[in-house]
Amino acid sequence: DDGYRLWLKYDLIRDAGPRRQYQQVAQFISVGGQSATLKAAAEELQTGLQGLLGQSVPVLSDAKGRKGGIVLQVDAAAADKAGLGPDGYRIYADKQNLIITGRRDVAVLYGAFALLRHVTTRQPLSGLSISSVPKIRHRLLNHWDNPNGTVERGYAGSSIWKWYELPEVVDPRYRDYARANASVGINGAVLNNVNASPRLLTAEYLPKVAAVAGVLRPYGIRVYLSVFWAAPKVLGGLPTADPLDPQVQQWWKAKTDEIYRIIPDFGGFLVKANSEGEPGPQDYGRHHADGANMLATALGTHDGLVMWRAFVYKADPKGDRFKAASEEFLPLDGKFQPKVLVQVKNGPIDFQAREPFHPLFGAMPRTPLMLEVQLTQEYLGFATHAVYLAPLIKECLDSDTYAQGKGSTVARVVDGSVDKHSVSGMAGVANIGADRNWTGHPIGQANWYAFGRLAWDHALDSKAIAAEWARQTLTTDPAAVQTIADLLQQTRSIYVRYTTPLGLHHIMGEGIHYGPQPWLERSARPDWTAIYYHRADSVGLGFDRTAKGSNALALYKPEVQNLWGNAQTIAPDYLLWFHHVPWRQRLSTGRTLWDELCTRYYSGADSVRWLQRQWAAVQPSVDPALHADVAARLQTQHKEALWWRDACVLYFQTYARRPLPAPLAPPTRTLAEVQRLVDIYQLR
Ligand code: BDP
Repeated sequence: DDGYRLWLKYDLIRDAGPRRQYQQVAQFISVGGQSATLKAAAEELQTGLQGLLGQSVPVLSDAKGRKGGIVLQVDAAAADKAGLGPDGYRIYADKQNLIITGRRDVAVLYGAFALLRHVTTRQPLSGLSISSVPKIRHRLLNHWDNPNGTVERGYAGSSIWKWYELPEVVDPRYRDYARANASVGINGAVLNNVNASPRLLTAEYLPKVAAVAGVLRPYGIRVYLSVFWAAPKVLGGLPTADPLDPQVQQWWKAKTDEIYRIIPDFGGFLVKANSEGEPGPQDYGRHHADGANMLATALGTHDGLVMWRAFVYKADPKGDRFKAASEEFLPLDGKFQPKVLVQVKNGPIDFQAREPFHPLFGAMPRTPLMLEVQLTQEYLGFATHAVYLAPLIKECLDSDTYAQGKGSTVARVVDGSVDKHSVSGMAGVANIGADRNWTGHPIGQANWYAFGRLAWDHALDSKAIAAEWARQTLTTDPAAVQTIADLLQQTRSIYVRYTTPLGLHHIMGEGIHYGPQPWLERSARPDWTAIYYHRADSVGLGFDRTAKGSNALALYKPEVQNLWGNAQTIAPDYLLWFHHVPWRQRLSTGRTLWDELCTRYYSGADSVRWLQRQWAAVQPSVDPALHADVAARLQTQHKEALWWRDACVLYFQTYARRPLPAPLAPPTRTLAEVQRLVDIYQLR
């Protein structure tokens, strides 16, 4: 198994009993309509059911009194009555057929995939009656893909978008990409990197974008583009990109109209501006809302969005990067036009293995905020470490902002229910590349899958999603599925323990963001070093963000401040995010800070052994090539967990000046020896 088919395998159900039951209700598919989307739904069901059931399943245009089949039909009136919205579907039994219905064709497509999921996870179909409505309207992947085929922070090969071949050559892979996304409800794709090349906006490239859009369209996926703010200068030859300049406004208006002429369902723009060296409206003394609103005006009556990123932080040696986005964006609440969503990363720093939720959530009631999470594992061991991300995403979604009292979770801020927004969105930075198995690490597929499922329904349980994915992707053996789901569920907390326990953050290798480098003291900017964040000294460790320190904690509601403001009562997982704690201080765990830190680094690294044992146990139930691939990656992971452990324990020991607590055996290498390793990774 080379992993190409992802979770859409449709292999024959070997057990004749259940197979026969499914066969009886899947004797034909009838489809009431001709659209490309309904055709795609019927085709997927046909391919899926024929594979699973080993019988031919004809597609008919009319059920004509026949029984024992699946009927696909759009029924707007019934969908509206049932409150299904534009994308929700309903599946139910009627006159001995199974009906899949929704308001639009794409809702029926989602229902078709849901039915297949029912079969691939061996749930009974008789008497089936389910309906499902997505909680989030815009469920997007953000590709950080460059026109030259490289992928920023991509670890699964080059870009799947072959710009040089398009539009004439259309890789069949685009369709499989679309199928996979639609199967989990993803309905948008930003095709290019937020550090955007202006090239995608040229008259030469737009037809290429249109060709991709044409393949994704039947699957309900709209394409979006990241834009380079200074495009009017670079492409239009204007002297400025000032959003208040009429010529600039006119340039964007004309460009937008040009895009919609060839891509009528274009989704809109994603913008990284005045962030990490990218140009933006502030270059002209304007603010983010001026920029976003100018693009919203350019969109005019076209049905499109502006997603304006809040990932901004200026080099300020005295400031706290934690507060940067809030300082720039809080004053702009209420100033954005209705087509604008502000896109906020899950945490205030940068996709670290664990972050407190971003303080903007719940703090901008008059602005719809999109949640951005990173599926590509930039800070989580690339494609060599197994880290299942649903627990990380859920931890953010389930955090209570207390914005409108208890229960104002990030999930409810993002889905619009807290502040009554009708538009909502979630974006996952894609981990997809041209590797045969799409994600490099076979387990990375689970992150793509889980993102889609959670964007559809943030109330889903992360372990249940893991089991569902494993069941469809790796093995049909129930015991092995359970073992794999258990294992996946633990991976993220294990990774945190051997890399950044107790709320440490941003101590990874400079630039590449791989491996440990807590000793990094100098970089192009102070907030790109490690010492800026961990603040180790002879007294203790951690960033004081209470009123005695940077006071970033004051960005949260009082209830959250109470939760995190006291070093004695804060959950240890968040401790060093908010407090500078003496090495000898006793924690709620009963150990001193130093002892607890060492214990976590050691148990984290040991736990990778546990992952290896669990994975070994499922060997008889998993495809041999795939099993061997993951087993080999786990070996690397263990080696590198020891690297992290030794580097961090030895480095922090130079401040703590204490021995390791019994029974932990000190590392067998010196700090200098471990320090060399990251240098090797960074050699040009
Ligand atoms: C950082 C990445 C950088 C991205 C940036 C972003 O290192 O490559 O461009 O995030 O999100 O974490 O804009």
